[in-house]
Amino acid sequence: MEWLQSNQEQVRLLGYLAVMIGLGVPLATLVSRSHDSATQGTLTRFIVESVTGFGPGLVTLEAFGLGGILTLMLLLLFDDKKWAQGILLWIGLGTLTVGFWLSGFVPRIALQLWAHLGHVALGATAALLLVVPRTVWDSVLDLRIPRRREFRRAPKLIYIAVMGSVVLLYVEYHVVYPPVFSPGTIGEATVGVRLDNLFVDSVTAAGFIVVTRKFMQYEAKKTVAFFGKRNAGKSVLAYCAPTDYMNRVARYADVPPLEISQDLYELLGQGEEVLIEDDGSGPQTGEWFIDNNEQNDLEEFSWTIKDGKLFPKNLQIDIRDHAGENLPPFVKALSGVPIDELDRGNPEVIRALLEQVENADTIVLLIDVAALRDPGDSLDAHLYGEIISEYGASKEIVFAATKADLYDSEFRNETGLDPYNVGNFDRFRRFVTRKIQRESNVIATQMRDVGADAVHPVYVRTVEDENGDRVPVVTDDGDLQPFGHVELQERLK
Ligand SMILES: Nc1nc2c(ncn2[C@@H]2O[C@H](COP(=O)(O)OP(=O)(O)OP(=O)(O)O)[C@@H](O)[C@H]2O)c(=O)[nH]1
Ligand SMILES: [Mg+2]
Repeated sequence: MEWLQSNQEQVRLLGYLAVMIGLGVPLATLVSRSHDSATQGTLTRFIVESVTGFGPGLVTLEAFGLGGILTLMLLLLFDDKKWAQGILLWIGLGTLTVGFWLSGFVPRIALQLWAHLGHVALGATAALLLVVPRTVWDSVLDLRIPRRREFRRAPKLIYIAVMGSVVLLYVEYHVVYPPVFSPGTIGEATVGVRLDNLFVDSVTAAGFIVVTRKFMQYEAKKTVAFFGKRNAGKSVLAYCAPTDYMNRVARYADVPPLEISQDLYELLGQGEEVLIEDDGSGPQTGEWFIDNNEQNDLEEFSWTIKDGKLFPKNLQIDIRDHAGENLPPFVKALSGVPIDELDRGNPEVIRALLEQVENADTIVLLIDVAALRDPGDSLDAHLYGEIISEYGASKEIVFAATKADLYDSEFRNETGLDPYNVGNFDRFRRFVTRKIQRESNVIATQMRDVGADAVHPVYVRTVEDENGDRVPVVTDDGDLQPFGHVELQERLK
């Protein structure tokens, strides 16, 4: 299972490859069988002639389509997110050709290709104009490589073309209908189904359509519900996750500009205003600039990250930041207490959180290391029991430790390593996991229940000030220094 999860993309690649190769030959026979029926017949010709105004014939349109689709497939090879699909489609075309050759079938367009080269070129030009965005043209003229190449319309058009042709070919062969579309040959008006090859053809047609449809998608969405008690560090986490991602990933990798929700913009703006003013001499420290949420607050934070290497998508992460005091009443509501009978919490917020957790793909449960280490404070981890018993089986549950920087000196003393060095992150994660499991039996049991093997530390670099309080150490630009947030997001994908 573990192996499957970490090699999911490779497995998908093999699956697609199998479909492309496996369906090439049956698709070729479907094409060759329907091909003639489409010529004499009726439905395809009727459609072609009506859309082209009874002018150019079927072969002209085929030439145009061939030029168009080959160009689209070529462009796909240069698309940052779709090149793998592009290669698979070319392999599909290769097996289709082999299939034609095996069955001795020569499509009519191949016989008349020379005569129609002009139409092929026309199709290619149309595809280029439709698909390549202006920004790319500009950068081609500049001889610069654009930062991000997405020919978003190409997979869409390929899908439409593949689906349209496969459906038409399938119908031509398997649906028997009176030749009413063909002038002068009105025969008996029977409609029927042609049964030979029906099963193979249905599987082939459906398989091809489904796989090309999968190829279209650029976007995906992950809803994440996260819970932690008051002061647990939810809002700081919501601030740091996108900033850490921007600094460590987006800056170097070819990823789309983050699409950030309005609420998140405002939160990120707060960070800039407060921290940039900090002139900082010595270890530059800043202040915690995020206030506790008001009980009625419900902030919609969403941003995009890039998910996957072979079949990358723009993944939108979507969370709702809320005040921690809504956690106990939320848990009550989850256990079946009607919302209007709750004595605490904001009903609107609780309703929204119930909806959010129901839609969530992943639930993140926050463990506040400050509360864990303070004998006078409680972790309230028992509240997570209800969430786990409700969703532990159906959703992915991830444990994260906020304020893990409080373990920094212990980690340094025990291992001699610096927890603020990204290279030591795995060691630090194991250290924090072990610490927390030892300190809280409740958490250790809950982790076992959901099969979680780690608590993910999320923290910012801090030092103790003269009063013994932890204050964030900031960069020269005056920004917080987040750790573990990219790794947590990797886990959320
Ligand atoms: N040492 C340390 N302290 C942190 C960290 N993150 C948050 N804190 C402290 O915890 C306080 C509360 O953080 P928030 O993110 O506002 O907590 P919250 O869960 O949003 O709280 P509510 O909005 O009231 O539910 C901050 O003001 C900091 O003092 C961290 O990574 N390290
Ligand atoms: Mg908050």
